[in-house]
Amino acid sequence: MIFIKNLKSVSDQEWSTTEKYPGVRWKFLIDADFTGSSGLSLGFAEIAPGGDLILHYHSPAEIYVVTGGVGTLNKSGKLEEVKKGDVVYIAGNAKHALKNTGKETLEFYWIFPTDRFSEVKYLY
Ligand code: 7BC
Ligand code: NI
Repeated sequence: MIFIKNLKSVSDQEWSTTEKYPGVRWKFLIDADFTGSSGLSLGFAEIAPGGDLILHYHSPAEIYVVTGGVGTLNKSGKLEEVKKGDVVYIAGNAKHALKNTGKETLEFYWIFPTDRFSEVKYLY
């Protein structure tokens, strides 16, 4: 049987932040903790100009879908520019970071092959 869950409107969810990631805020959109979904999870993040989702890694692989702005992606020390329209695959346990190097908000969706964001263990 196939269950199709509605994409929760971005405005329905509260923003989360942490001092660890200056200028970064995010929301959970498809996540077992909120939507009763399983297998995959989706979140949306914004990075303010100068903000930095610092270098980290986690065992699940991850996909970014960049929907606004420009920034520098650090892939295990290799720097690469990303911009609106780009999609990024990050292998499990690969170190990565994303910094907004532009003047506009850097916006992206992230996808994990996990039921929920809260089960992704962040390592630094
Ligand atoms: O955007 C956030 C905030 C915790 O995390 C998802 C992006 C990532 O690379 O794990
Ligand atoms: Ni990550």
